[in-house]
Amino acid sequence: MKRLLYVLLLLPGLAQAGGTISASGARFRYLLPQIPAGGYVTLKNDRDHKIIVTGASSPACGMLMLHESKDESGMAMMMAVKSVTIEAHQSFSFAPDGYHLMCDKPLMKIGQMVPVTLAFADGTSMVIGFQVGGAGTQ
Ligand SMILES: [Cu+2]
Repeated sequence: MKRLLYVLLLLPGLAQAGGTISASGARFRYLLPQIPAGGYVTLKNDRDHKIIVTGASSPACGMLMLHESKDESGMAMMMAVKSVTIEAHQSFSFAPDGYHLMCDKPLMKIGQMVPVTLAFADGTSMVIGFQVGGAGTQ
């Protein structure tokens, strides 16, 4: 029953909250259960004010974090960030080389669609269906 509910909630790579935030290209790059999976998605904020993403969660992840990749004098570094701000009428991409979602202890299979809930600073949240891909996922 719970599974059916997920299916009804999830449109492939598309979701809306309040009619004014949309998501596209939502995907995980999954390798193995013991390797964190990167989560990527483009969010479009059509509201007249900025939105602040303050967290993420998913039943398909032991823990899901907001991360930023940085190149510090030739060394690839990753660190957790507390929030990500998307200005009014702007798009923002979580992508392999910058801000991304980091799914620790992934519980997913290639080909699945798994739900991710993004939490916003105003107390609202949004559920997005993420397509699970393999090593070739960009
Ligand atoms: Cu990371």
